[in-house]
Amino acid sequence: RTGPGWWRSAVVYQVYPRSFADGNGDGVGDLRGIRERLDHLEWLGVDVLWISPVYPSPMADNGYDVSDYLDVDPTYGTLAELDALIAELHERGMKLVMDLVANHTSDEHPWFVESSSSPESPKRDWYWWRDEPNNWGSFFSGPAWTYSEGRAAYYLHLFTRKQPDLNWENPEVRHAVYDVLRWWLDRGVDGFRMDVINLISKDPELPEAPVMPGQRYGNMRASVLDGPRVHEFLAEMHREVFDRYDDRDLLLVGETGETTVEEGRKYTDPARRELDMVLHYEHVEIDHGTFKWDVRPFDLGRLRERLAAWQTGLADVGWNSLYWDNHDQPRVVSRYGDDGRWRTESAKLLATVLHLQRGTPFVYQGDEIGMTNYPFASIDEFDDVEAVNYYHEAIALGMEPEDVIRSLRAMSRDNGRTPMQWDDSPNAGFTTGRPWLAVNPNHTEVNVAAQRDDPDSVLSHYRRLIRLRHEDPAVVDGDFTLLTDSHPQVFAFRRRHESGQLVVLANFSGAEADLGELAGECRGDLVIGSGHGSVMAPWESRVYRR
Ligand code: TEU
Repeated sequence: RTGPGWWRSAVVYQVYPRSFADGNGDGVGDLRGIRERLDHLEWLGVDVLWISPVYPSPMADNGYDVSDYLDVDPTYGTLAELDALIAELHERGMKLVMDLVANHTSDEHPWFVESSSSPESPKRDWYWWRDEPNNWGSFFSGPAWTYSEGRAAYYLHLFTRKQPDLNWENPEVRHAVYDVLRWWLDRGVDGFRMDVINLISKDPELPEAPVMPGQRYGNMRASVLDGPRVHEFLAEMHREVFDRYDDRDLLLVGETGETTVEEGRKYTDPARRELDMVLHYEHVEIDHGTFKWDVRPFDLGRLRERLAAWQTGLADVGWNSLYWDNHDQPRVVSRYGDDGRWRTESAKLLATVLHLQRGTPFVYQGDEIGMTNYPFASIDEFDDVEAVNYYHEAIALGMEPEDVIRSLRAMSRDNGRTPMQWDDSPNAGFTTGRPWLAVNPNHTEVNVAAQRDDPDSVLSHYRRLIRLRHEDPAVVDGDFTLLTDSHPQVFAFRRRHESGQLVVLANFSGAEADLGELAGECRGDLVIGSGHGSVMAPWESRVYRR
């Protein structure tokens, strides 16, 4: 896969290094572990590996708090091992995408240490300092401001207090980030997934924010999401960095939480030279109420409507990324599928619906075997700072512990972070030591080894879908039409292309579904699935080609 737009026919696989494979037995995944598992990725057929941060970090947010952008944390290995990973991937025809976390640094990064040392520091304007904080709350509970003794002032942190926000208004900051990007590109990496990149431009007034009912702090979103200069900054980054690497097939992906289709078009319009694609959140917030922990039932109509909006919104300009899971999401089979009786069927259905849309699919480790949420029962079992902070804040606001645990069990990011399930041995083949986060007890049944040679497994299904994208131009370039916006159980769409068309039918329910008027679509070769006729079995999915 080479040349302009090569990523249109590619599939990306995300590794969360802490939880993928432990090569040295200390209970934490590492680069050696990843290198030992490359056969799995090659067999699956993925083209690109994106690894979550492996840079030196105090790990206040599992590496999304970087204290040195140009090295590897000893927990994960060495720079030499990263070089080896790049070389080994390239030998296999795969690419490596690194995580760029540049909205904020760690408070232990030398830039912040310097900036916070005194009001006269040459880096005094590298972060957002104020004598008095405004009323903003952080994304991870509590205030978005923390007092620094050295500076005798408050600094802004949209995430934890150990993640101060860089001040992108300052050109020195932007150029320091561009230097980091060039350094990695010169080392051979093939692109970046840019963490919360739509937060880099804030309204410089930092105005007071509205406080929602039952909340203590102001909701700062309107002042920070897709801010006034974000497109200007990304275009500048492109000019200063990526334009100089035009002979390389790079992949530039922005994580843009809570962004809109309209903004998504701007970020990914090739003429604007900002990014290739963005990871938006609309389809993973279907079961959120007023906020993430206010868990609502799954709603097929909403999911269908939002996915179709992105498909049609980016049809003539830009490009979609397609994902269900990542290290910030609970497992999709437990959320939008059925992780009990119909686990295998619903995992396959979700994969089919994702991979057959127009865009570049991102497979998160464990998706390919249908991993599920973890049966969390008490607060001590959670590791994630977001979950732990929310628990304490909610209890302080008077909520019942059982209710809070119920929300965490459904939505905590730890659900997506339990170790990868390679086999049925005691630690699922993840580590020979004590795993940093508990292995899901269902690893005895749900694991790679058990599915590898089974043609009906979730794993074989993923492999088939990836191959289909590589072989069938309609999967890559066909246009998208929703075939029903009202069927209570069925998600159906068509991909039309000069080479023919694909029709996808998916029964999002544990009951049989009568296709009704859609039955006429059951024509052609069944390329994915095995059913037939006008009634679909529970959680059945089919793809016809004609
Ligand atoms: O995630 C962003 C994140 O946590 C969102 O929930 C955030 O609230 C949203 O972007 C606002 O709309 C990324 C990483 O994937 C995550 O692991 C990190 O914890 C976080 O950024 C901070 O770096």
